[in-house]
Amino acid sequence: MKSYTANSMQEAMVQVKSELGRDAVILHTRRFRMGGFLGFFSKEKVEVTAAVDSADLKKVVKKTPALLTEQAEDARMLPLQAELTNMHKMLEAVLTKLPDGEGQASPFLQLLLRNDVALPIANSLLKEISGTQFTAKSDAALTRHLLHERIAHYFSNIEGIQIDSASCRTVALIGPTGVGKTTTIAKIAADFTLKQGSKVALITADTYRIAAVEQLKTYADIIGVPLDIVYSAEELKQAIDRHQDKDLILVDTAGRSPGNLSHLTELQALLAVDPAIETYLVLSMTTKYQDALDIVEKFSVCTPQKLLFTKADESTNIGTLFNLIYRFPMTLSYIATGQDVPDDIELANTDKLTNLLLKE
Ligand SMILES: Nc1nc2c(ncn2[C@@H]2O[C@H](COP(=O)(O)OP(=O)(O)OP(=O)(O)O)[C@@H](O)[C@H]2O)c(=O)[nH]1
Ligand SMILES: [Mg+2]
Repeated sequence: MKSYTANSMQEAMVQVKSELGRDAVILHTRRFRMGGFLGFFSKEKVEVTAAVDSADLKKVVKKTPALLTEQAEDARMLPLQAELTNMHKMLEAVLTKLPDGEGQASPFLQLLLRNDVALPIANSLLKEISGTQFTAKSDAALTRHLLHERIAHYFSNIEGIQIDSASCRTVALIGPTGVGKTTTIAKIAADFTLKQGSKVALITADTYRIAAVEQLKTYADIIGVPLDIVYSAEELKQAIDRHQDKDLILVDTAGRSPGNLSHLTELQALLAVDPAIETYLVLSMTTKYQDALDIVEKFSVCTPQKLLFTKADESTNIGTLFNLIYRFPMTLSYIATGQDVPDDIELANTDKLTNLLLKE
């Protein structure tokens, strides 16, 4: 057994190798500071204690796996070894979080993660199907079937705008800026007017930008429906009362940032003027899950009843949508699939959404 002191691990290893040969076993390494004055200007040194391999030593080494043996022969391997140990720990951490029956479930975990389902939600979903029917021996087809059923269950709460001949339905779209509220209002107005022959009126409370009013006015003129512009909650109430002869009143609102509490409180006060207003929170499919969570939480002061997703054409990953529905079991309504008015909108469909979430 012999100790070597050098300026670097690499240097020490060269000494060990040249004196004791390639079969030397590293028993101990340490770094220490040497020389200097009152603790200043000292140099870092490395001390390596090694021994020539013997039957006895091998036993000792076997009992102490922390000691690096062969890999340590080359100092360049040390960082790599540390990295590997790290990766091993991370992998272990992930594996321990896997639900029962991971033999079949892990490829599905990968699939869900690839489709943007958050890890805790994917795990929890797989746990839900790890009950009586699901075992590690079950085949992939059965797992997929059970998973499909489970996801479909979460995507089953779907309802569009319901109108009836006896009363007037009022729907307001709220949400962050630029998600497509105004465009979606035009699509819905066109659908109810032109396809279903319903009587529709539009109201915009978005007087924040001049262009916003002009945008909706253009659509209103093309579709042939009236548009009222309101500057206050009282004016909104009056406009709603005036249009009670219609089947549907669609209210457009200014896009608001979830970070601006006073704007959200203003929006809340505006919609509180008539409890009959049904509020839809509009979100873009391109929004990251964490941001979408923040939006849902902050806009909850306006108590939206339904979610409406836009820009499905720009992101086919519906993980965010699923994560939200899983966390907040809200009713889904429409999915907007492009910029074209009136065609690019459809009622959310359980099967379509489920298949998208399980797409390879
Ligand atoms: N690709 C795509 N673009 C969309 C969709 N819906 C709306 N847009 C586009 O998104 C942009 C913003 O749409 P708007 O309808 O003005 O959005 P908004 O939410 O009313 O915006 P603010 O009133 O400013 O908050 C426009 O360029 C639309 O054409 C959609 O489903 N897919
Ligand atoms: Mg708008």
